[in-house]
Amino acid sequence: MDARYLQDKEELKQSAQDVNEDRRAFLTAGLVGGAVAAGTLVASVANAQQVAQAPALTAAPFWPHPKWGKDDVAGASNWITPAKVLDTVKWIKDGKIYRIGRVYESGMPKFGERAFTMRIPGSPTGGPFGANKLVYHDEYLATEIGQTGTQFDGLGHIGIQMGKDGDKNEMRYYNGHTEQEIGGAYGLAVIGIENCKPFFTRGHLFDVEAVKGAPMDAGQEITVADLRSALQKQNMQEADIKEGDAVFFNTGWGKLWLKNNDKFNSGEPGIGLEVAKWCIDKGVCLTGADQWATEVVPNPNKDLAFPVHGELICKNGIYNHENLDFTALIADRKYQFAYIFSPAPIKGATGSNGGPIAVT
Ligand code: UVW
Repeated sequence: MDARYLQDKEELKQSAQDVNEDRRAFLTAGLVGGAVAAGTLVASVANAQQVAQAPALTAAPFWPHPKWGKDDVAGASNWITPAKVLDTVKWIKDGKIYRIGRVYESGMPKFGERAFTMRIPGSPTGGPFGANKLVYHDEYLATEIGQTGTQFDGLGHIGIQMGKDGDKNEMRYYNGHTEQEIGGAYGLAVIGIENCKPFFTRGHLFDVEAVKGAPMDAGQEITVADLRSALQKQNMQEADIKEGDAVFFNTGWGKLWLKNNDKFNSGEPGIGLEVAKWCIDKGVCLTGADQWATEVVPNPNKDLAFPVHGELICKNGIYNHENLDFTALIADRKYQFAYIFSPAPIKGATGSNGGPIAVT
């Protein structure tokens, strides 16, 4: 089995139980005290004491979304307006297109027991047809289509169990939607990826690997200070990051792709709650990275599992693009570009595969 940062399923189960027990204890101890503002992080979790309080992040309602309102199902893709597109176009200078997605193939590293199996029946699949003797191929693909390879996490991908474990009325997703409302064997009923608007926005790439001088290690957290060092090194201004822009992090972990899948799957460097808060404060529409979750795994606070996913996607409607490849952009020292991606509008899907591009 392809376990990611924990050794096996038992350990994963135990960890989830521990987190849940902590959360229950925290809630019943009444320590929350309204400290969590709707849709926001409590505070930077840069120091140990704050990290120890992190389970409180899931304790208070985070809906309705303060900007997009209670009926919204599109989240931060709402930032992509005609004005944003026209502003982004100004960044297209030499007309070069960079593919920043990976090729999909069965041997790519996958989370847990996800699959990617393609078959082309026959050979060719059909024909010859007509006097012109036309033959054709088509493919059958069995996969978690929005959650393998280069994957775009939609709003229905991540939820937070509030209240009692297993209570689907208290399993909350973006804008407070419950598992009871959205769950369905044939696709999500409410916040499927078809509600996400296409992206055409300004992208900023932080080459943190270059800041560190080497590929980062699993469990190594990217800090806001690292981002500021990258900005300086890349001759970019923090003030240039506008609401509705997309931010990307290069850690060097992507170098393991297809070279050492076991190590790639074993954990990863990435952003933590401090940078998540910075992203929320900036009002970005999307985060992305050259690894499989954008966030650091394991989290420095061992009690937390994917907390950045919870804060960005679930609470704030900020999308996440994983397993990207910035090699060509970095080789050309292109750190700012038009990020263009239209998620496949598969009704009720949790995310999307596809071919994102950066245009400079
Ligand atoms: C999970 O599904 C938990 O993570 P990811 O979005 O990285 O696939």
